[in-house]
Amino acid sequence: MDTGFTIDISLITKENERARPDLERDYDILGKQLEKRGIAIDEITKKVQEFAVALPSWGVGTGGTRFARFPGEGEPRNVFDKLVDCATIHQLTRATPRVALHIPWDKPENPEALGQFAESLQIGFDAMNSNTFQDQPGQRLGYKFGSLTHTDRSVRSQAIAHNVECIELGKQIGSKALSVWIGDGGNFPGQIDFRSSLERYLESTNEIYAALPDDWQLFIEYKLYEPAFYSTVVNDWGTAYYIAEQLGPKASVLVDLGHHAPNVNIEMIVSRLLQFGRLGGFHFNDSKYGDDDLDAGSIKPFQLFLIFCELIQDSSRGARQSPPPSYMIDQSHNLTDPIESLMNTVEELQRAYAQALLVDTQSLSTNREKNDAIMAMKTLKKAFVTDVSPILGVARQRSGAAIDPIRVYRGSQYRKRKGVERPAMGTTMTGIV
Ligand SMILES: [Mn+2]
Repeated sequence: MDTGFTIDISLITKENERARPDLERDYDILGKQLEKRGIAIDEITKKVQEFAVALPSWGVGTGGTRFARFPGEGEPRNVFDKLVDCATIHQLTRATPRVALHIPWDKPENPEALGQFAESLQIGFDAMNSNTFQDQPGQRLGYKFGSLTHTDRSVRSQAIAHNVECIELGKQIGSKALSVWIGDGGNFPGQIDFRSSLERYLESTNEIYAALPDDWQLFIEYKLYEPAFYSTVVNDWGTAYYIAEQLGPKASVLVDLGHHAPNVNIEMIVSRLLQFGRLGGFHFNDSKYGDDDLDAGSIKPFQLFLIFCELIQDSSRGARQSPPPSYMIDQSHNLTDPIESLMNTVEELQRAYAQALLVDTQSLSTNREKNDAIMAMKTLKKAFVTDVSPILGVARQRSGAAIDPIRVYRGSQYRKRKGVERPAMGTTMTGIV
């Protein structure tokens, strides 16, 4: 399998040499400022270098809305093209070593060949994502009225078998997790029996759980509404937590930032799930009104920062009982070049993480004890308003990535080259979950 055009390492080196003098000066100044606050800048940089987040295979194609999709130039045509785009993002950021696949959109004819291709690109696989929210060509039974919670046992069986197939595929390519999100629910009062639909969900997921290898995790993803507009079976974190508790230790909750009502305190949900040992992972994105799937940090960077504050606080407690949360991106890019949006997203996640690492936890703790609300808030704000850009740039440079990924990407003409290599097909499947 041919990768086609790839960005030459010499372009990264050349651009980094150009950017280096300014970056080093800014880094020195910030280092001195942080030193006065008792923070060693290199320690923060090292942690940022260790930060990794999984890319969604479905995020490198151009997404659409309910109304239209405007295809982009050189879009990936299949799972191999998607991996090449993801590897390019990893080459320029050195922070995205794994890709989450979506079945059947990415279903490989030959899993072994796919695994080898990924290995040649030096990327691995993250969670498998099943799809029982739409019907596939040739599918025997339809999911119009539900999948894992359908009233008809034969539809449920078909949905269960699909999830087990995702596990089997994942085993062949080195995945260690299955993310399950269903669109099951109703649009009308009376349509769905709340209680029995959840009972059916538990019965179905128990069968999936039984097929899960010991070293795998099952992520239960909840969502408030859409496609169901009146009631959704797995609608909130409490329901997802209950499900995880019922299933067993390999099950945990996946928090997709866009799957809440506006203004919900997501950082508090994160804290609760961490406390209960059931935070499986994230689907990072951002939103203004609903499940907008906008780029993380583009609308509510302070919320993102507060989420990372909870994660850092939890990791400093030590003695973790459950595996650390998986970081994944789940976005749909319908206006921007998806590669640029994803690289920008990675940087915004690293930014929120770096800012959260700067929080003076001693001062925060003292202010909490004294009930000094204003100073507690200012302690957080002091970290949040610090411009950590030099840290992010130096972290990338030290990891062998591009100091300015988007600049190198644009300079490489990658998209234009792919436009020639990948003639438009008009049927690229992308989606939002
Ligand atoms: Mn999601």
